[in-house]
Amino acid sequence: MKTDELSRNGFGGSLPVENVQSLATKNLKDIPSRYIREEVEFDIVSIDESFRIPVIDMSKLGHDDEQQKLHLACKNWGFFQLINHGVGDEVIEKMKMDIQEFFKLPLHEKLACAQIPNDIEGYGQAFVVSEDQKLDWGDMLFLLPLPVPLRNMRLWPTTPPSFRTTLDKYSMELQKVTIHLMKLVAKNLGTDPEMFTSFFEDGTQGVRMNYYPPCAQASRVIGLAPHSDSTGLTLLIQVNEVGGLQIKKNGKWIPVKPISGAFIVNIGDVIEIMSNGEYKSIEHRAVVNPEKERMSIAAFHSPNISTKIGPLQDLVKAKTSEAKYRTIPHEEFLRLTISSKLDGKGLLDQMKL
Ligand SMILES: O=C(O)CCC(=O)C(=O)O
Repeated sequence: MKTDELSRNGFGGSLPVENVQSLATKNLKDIPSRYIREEVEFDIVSIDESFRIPVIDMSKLGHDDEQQKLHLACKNWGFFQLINHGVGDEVIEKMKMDIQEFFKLPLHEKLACAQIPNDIEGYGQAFVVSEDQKLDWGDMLFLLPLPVPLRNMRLWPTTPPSFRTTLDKYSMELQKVTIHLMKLVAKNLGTDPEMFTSFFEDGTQGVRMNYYPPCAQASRVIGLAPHSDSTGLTLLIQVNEVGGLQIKKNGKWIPVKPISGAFIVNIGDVIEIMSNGEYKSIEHRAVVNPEKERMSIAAFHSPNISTKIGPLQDLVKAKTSEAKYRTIPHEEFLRLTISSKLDGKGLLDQMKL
């Protein structure tokens, strides 16, 4: 793929909505009704402490046992925590510090990086596609660090001054971890590791930095609506000590307790589709704390734009089964993603045959 042939414009964007961080500082007695989601109060949240997502030790992934653990984590959970991944603590800590500094800036300074119409990058909200859609209690800064030639530097903060270098390092380190994991995922699936990783080597990486202000009516709003990730593989960290990520398993929401220094990794829709459903991309959401702000950083890794999104033919043949999903050009898949509101696994349903 020649990256200069690519343009990110035209894939669509999000409708502009009020900044939630500044709305939260008004200490309103009543939260505007567009944020109230009555159903959240009735959702079942597991309080079973023993329900933990699997932990995978990357330094042991050369061994059959750990490799099998990875396979089962991808197949049965779609989520795991990755320890001993080789990314230095200092790289992660600096990323956390710089994004906290950015979110602390006055609104007018953050707006220097505001989203522009018909584009998904920048500071704002994502997936707002209609004027009467319910809204999430959170803001985000979304940037696309990879491929490098397509970076839109105008939207990369210059305050704090180290932000750009920090994100650049973070992005490169996470890309390395992703490529390593992809090789192992391919091996476990039974497809050619070189071919599988080649889709992602010059792929797209998006980094979404989420800010969820506290909310006096936290049990009636949602920070990030239930969704599965439309990309290949996501590596997530929680920035401060405030929990909020929940994954859906057997109809219940299970809170995820991050292990310090670990990445929370999840399978996205693209890998579910490529694996013809063997691996699952799991619905997850972020809830809000009544007293404390919460921040997280999700790094999404997708194949390059010339890759067709569909089940891998060798896997379909090897299992003598039929393709369970459509095959469409990546560009079409992206347009579908960006124009849909976050809606559980709705996007995957549109791809199912
Ligand atoms: O804030 C979180 O923990 C979840 C973030 C997330 O799911 C996302 O950005 O897609």
